Amino acid sequence: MKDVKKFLMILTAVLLLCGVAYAKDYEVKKKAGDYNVEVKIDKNPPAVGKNNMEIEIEDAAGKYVTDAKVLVEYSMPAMSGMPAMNYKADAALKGEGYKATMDLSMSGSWNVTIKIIRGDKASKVKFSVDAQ
Ligand SMILES: [Cu+2]
Repeated sequence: MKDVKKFLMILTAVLLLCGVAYAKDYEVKKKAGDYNVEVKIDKNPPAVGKNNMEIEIEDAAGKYVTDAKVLVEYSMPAMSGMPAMNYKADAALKGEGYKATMDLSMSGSWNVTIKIIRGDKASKVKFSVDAQ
């Protein structure tokens, strides 16, 4: 009987840990020129409304880039009864990464472009998210 209780306790702990793992941020990892870019979105899957993003940029040597101007552009092409929607958000440096908020006004597929401007060089990362 004691063993059953113990087993159930362990099982519960494992399930809780799995739950935490599934509730992880939505992550995108991509290269932009020499940069390795990691984007984390606090809603997984991304959702209608405010989605907080954290963007980490590493240079070819693996050092965090903290002197870039970072912009987030997100758009949805026109669909029946809806003109194309284009939005822009500035990302602000906080610690080693940049933070921005994407306010998605409707569900469906959004194209996201992260622009990294450093000196006279601009690099881009593109991906799309399916807002729920
Ligand atoms: Cu739409």
